[in-house]
Amino acid sequence: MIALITGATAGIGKATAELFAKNGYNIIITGRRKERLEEFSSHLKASYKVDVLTLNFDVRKLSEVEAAVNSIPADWKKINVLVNNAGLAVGLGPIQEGIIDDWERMIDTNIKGLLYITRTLAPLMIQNGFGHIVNIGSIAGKEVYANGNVYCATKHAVDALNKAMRIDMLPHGIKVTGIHPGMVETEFSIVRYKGDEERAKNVYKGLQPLTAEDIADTIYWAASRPAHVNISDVIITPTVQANATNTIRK
Ligand code: NDP
Ligand code: 8X3
Repeated sequence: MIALITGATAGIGKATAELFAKNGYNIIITGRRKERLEEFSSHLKASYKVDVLTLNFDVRKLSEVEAAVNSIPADWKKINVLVNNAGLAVGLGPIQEGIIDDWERMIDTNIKGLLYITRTLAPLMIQNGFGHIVNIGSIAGKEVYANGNVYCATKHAVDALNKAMRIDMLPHGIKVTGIHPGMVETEFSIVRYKGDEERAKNVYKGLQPLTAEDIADTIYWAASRPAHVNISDVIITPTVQANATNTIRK
């Protein structure tokens, strides 16, 4: 069995690759940080005796996505599970003060990157006659919150694409699942606040957030249901979070 996980150099993607490897999958890991990919690949091979392929590219660049997918050796092309995870939030502020470059980074990564990956890999799955696409959305794709405007819009787009893919993949027997996490403590907030680790830490102050491993568990659970079962959509939050705006803090 083979799983390809985008954005596996940190957070949810990394924990997901680890869990699939632990369960005997051979793993294709992707990301822009080459050194992290190589270190993680050595760790997975040594810990779980699985094969690992690293693909170092930026999901925003169609030519890089195509070159990476074209470089996948034939015996790695039987991909069972694709986890469309690479994504980010950049900045948090009112629309009228929006930084265009931040908007473009989010739109290009979360929507266009996910589309480029899907466009290049879905035909392979169709050709193989099997596959499962897991799209990582967010609670921000189900609701909007103050100052979240463009990030929320990108994740609403992921939610729409998840539903649309399920229809398009139906005749081909390919499963499509959306996983929509609430607060997960990863590098997400450090990226959102452009390296301000103090501000990032405050996001989770006084509450117990989800861990990347919690989301990995959910992804693996969805991917390991029997052949006739498809998990369409999962919203997962910490117990202290009711929705995008209501949380209890100590
Ligand atoms: P992290 O910042 O910890 O990890 C993000 C991953 O995405 C990294 O491996 C990064 O790799 C990769 N990535 C980002 N941009 C690109 C790019 N242009 N090309 C290739 N890879 C890229 O964040 P999370 O693990 O938390 O986020 C994973 C997903 O989960 C995202 O889609 C996020 O929106 C979503 N999510 C996160 C939540 C949270 O609270 N943490 C909640 C809901 C959803 P590299 O930098 O090496 O390229
Ligand atoms: C990440 C969760 O609430 O910061 O998608 O948007 S949130």
